[in-house]
Amino acid sequence: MVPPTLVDYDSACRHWSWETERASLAGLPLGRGLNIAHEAVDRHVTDGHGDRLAFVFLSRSAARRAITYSQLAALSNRVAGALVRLGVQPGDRVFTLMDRRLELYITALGTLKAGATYSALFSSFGPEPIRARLEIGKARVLVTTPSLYFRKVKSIRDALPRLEQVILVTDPVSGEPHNELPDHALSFASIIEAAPESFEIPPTDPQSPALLHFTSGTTGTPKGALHVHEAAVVHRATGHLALDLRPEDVYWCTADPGWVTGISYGLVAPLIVGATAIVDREDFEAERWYDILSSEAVNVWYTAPTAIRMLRRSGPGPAGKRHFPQLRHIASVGEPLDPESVRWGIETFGLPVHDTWWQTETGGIMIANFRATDNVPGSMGRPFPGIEAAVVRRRGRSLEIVDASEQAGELALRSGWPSMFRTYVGAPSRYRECFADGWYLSGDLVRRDENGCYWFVGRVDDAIQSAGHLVGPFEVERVMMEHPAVADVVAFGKPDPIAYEIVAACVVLKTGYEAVDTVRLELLAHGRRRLGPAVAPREITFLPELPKTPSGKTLRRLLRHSDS
Ligand code: 6R9
Repeated sequence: MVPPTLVDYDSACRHWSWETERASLAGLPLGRGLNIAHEAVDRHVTDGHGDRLAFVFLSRSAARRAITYSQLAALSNRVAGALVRLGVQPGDRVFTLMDRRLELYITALGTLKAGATYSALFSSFGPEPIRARLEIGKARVLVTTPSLYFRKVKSIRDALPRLEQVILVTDPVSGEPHNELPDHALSFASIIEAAPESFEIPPTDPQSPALLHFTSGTTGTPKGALHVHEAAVVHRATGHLALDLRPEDVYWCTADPGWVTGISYGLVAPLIVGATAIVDREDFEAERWYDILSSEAVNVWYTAPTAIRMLRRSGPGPAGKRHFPQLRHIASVGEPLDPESVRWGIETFGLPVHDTWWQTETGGIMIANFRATDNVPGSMGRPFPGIEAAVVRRRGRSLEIVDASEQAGELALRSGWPSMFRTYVGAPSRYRECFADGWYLSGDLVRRDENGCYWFVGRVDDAIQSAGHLVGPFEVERVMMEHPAVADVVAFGKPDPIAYEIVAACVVLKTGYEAVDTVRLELLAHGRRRLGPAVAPREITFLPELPKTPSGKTLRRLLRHSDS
């Protein structure tokens, strides 16, 4: 058995130094600073590992395509050279709008090499979210495909005067000819063909902007969290120690690059470690996913609770037909991971699913269940070494640290870790509101047990206030998920004239269960039994599926104000 990368958690915490971690990155030659793309790609080529695979791209319509670190270096150099020729300068922002394909990844790396800032737009966004993000982010260049351009960008182009260049990736399969590009767009293939294979990364200040990630937020305009090149320190350390990644590993992060996980852990972390990252272009499909895990011999798999619940819903059949001898570590992020899903990992793969917690703003994993420590089902785990966490309550402009074993409070992190966001672009006051007394306030409500494990209770703003009790929706969901009829559930506070809010739940039933009153009564009884009357849902509505944000988070607010 391959031993865990982090053997002694307590000792790692005691001896942790971000300075030492910084020193394990190569840095640009001749002390010219620190650039994420150099750490992720060029460094491995210089170290003699250019022939290792950096990416394996899978898709139904094209053959499996493997890209070595040398090839990736050359391709990203071409993109960097092409961008510089177009006049892109440090501080400019280059966006992509496309699905999970090679061109997205080389644009990201090429942009970083050119010293500009990269931002990925989720390809399923409609025109309005795209417009809002390009505007807030002051995009200068957008790289997309002809079909996405016509469907989603053309109609908003006039509203984006700062957008100087649109570069189109023409699909060799659909074969759109280069000379028919619309609206002065440039051809991606032509401009990178014309650029040289070598590129010298300009001196890069570790504190200069690198990545811009938008976070959805259930209210207000999207927030663009800006990260700097130094974030690479956290990407490397967490990739290695929280995800247990090693250079010889095949690794699959199922998140789309349109979300922070798909960039931090789908691109940056695995490449900095020097592993091989799988990228599947297709949407979720249970059989296909089990196939990839098995046939690509994935060692480390980073996914999301929603995906796990979808796999669970498809039953044990598809997994049972396959073998996964190479799989060593499974982790998830993005939403609460229910204990049933942790156990599903053991039943299906012989491995528990390890929950990890972080946010767009934190840039990297902050709390995790580590391979070497006890995996506590239902808990998010313990702070990553070097991260100081606390449970607090806001008191005006200052904070009170609460006794977290007694009561829930807001999760706060002592500010100063390398991948901390540096601002919300165009919204500095929103940024300042996230900090008090030297702590970053996460907006998540948590509890901490006597072993130092953190337990998710809910979003600060999602907490249900019912008859004077503060009820965490996740605590309710976790218990409802235990019932064999429940495939997915969301609990939320429904406005109530007497109790202020009552606990309500929407349930998606497993195949084989009917949305009838007997099942409803049984679920209500289960809730009362397991949670007690103050916490149990009083109302249950059946839905075919839950409304989710495109990144997979349940839209509680939408349910709260619906009449269902
Ligand atoms: C990486 C990512 C952040 C929010 C976060 C919290 C929720 C993330 C979680 C979790 C419960 C976990 N969240 N991990 N909730 N357990 N292990 O998802 O970033 O899109 O910014 O979302 O997601 O509410 O505050 P982002």
